[in-house]
Amino acid sequence: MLRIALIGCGFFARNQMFAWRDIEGAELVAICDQDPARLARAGEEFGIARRYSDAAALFAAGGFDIVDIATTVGSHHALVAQAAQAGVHVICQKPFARSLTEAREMVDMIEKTGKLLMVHENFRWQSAVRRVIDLLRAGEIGEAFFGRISFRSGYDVYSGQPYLAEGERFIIEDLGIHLLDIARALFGDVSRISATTRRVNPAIRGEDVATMQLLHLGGVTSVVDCSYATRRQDETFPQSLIEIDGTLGSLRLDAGYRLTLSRPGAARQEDVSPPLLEWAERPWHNIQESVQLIQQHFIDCLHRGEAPETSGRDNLQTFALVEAAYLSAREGRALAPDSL
Ligand code: NAD
Ligand code: 89V
Repeated sequence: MLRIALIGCGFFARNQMFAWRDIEGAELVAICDQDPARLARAGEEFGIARRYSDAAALFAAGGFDIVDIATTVGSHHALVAQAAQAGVHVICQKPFARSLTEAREMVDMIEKTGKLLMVHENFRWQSAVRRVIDLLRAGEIGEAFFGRISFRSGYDVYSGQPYLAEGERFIIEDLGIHLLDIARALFGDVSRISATTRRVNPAIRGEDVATMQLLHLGGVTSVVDCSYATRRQDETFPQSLIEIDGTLGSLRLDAGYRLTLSRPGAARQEDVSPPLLEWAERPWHNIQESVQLIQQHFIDCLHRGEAPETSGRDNLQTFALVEAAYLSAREGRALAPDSL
């Protein structure tokens, strides 16, 4: 049995706790939050007796194999450093770090211990997105030459996650990061990125609209666009819509989880709606399912002795795209993420 300790019992961690409850061979044995009310609430709901208000005390007590860090980004570096000291496997929420320098240090710290480090970058694990990845990788549309990953919504994300309205950076760091990771999962690493950003909602501090153009090493051009300022009749939150054109056909993941594979003279449609897990609720259920799938993936990787898809080292590439996108938007030029 793999024993898990979770740090950060906030808005999103509840999903992670439900997912651990349902994963065979894994057990959530301890939780930690500096907010006593949140700690008590999570402890009661999930029946966890070992509760800590201080991460140092949790690490000192030990008795777990994996630490699952579900705090916001400001604490990630310090907590990963403590995990390295304790010699445990690590899962850390996105955004992984406050800067690329910090992210590289975190990867190095854990690699030195020989333990696994995975960034909880779950969007590529959404079953609808996964189906697109699988069809593309199976060669169903030949060689891709264009892609678009699009997330445009007017959903009020600020009520559940007030910190999203407060940071200097918002949509690329919080949401664009997931879409950039999907673009990498589909088309590989990126040699050049350019971006524009804009703040439409005057009540928030950071940007709530971003449009990015990527040139992938394999030659695909992709557009990654996101907005939390899009008002329309049919709200699609939190669906990532995908278009891919290939030499033999095209793939479209449209609103309502409708997937179309088109080839000359033939089109095949699939309903790729995610299952509604027993603890999940609409419209978050596609994200909630992906939490269960990525955590299961981590456990599978541990058993197989393999690096997870979104290992810390892999995630440096996604993180570099975030940094490059902000710099590109600020300076009005295209950038090679490798140059950062
Ligand atoms: P939150 O503010 O609701 O919860 C964070 C919790 O961590 C709080 O209860 C806080 O008291 C606690 N905390 C902070 N620093 C701590 C420390 N050093 N020791 C102990 N406890 C500490 O935030 P949230 O909305 O749950 O987001 C948490 C993380 O999850 C963020 O990085 C966010 O980007 C990410 N997130 C990911 C997804 C996804 O789909 N992958 C979705 C939403 C949020
Ligand atoms: O997935 C996330 O990181 C969330 C949200 C979907 C609101 O952007 O913060």
